[in-house]
Amino acid sequence: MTHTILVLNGPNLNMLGTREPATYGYETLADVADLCERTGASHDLQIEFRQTNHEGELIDWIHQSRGRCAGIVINPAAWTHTSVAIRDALSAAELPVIEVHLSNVHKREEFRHHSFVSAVAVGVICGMGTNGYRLALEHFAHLLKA
Ligand code: CA2
Repeated sequence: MTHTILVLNGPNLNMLGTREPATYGYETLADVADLCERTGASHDLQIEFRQTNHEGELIDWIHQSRGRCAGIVINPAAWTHTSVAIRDALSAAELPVIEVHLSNVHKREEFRHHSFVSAVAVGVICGMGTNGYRLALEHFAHLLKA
């Protein structure tokens, strides 16, 4: 049976690869989508890859995943540090969640050290660039096999 994993990306990640390469690297969001597709294909996972700059849209996608997807990989971007609403939506979805950040948020400004999402995630990956998405999907493949 093929499981579906929803890969969600928050605000400004559509700019990836165009600015701030020292922090976020040179790969674009299309490159990340391609990496997720390839990783999913090699583990028999169907990937739904999305990005939005609108918090309500992200919350709607999380709600719609309930009972339909096997897990969520999410880079909530700046909403990581601000959004109780996204955390509540993730709780309500009742799916395993892996939180991913390209940069090591703990090496950066103090306001990036707190995440509202981490407490409802099975795990958090940060500082490993786009490879973090691959690792998150591989972990889901491992969990779903067990
Ligand atoms: O390290 C990450 O993945 C972050 O989630 C990225 C967020 C930031 O607010 C978090 O603290 C850590 C920012 C995403 C914005 O991405 C850009 C990429 C290129 C150019 C401008 C923004």
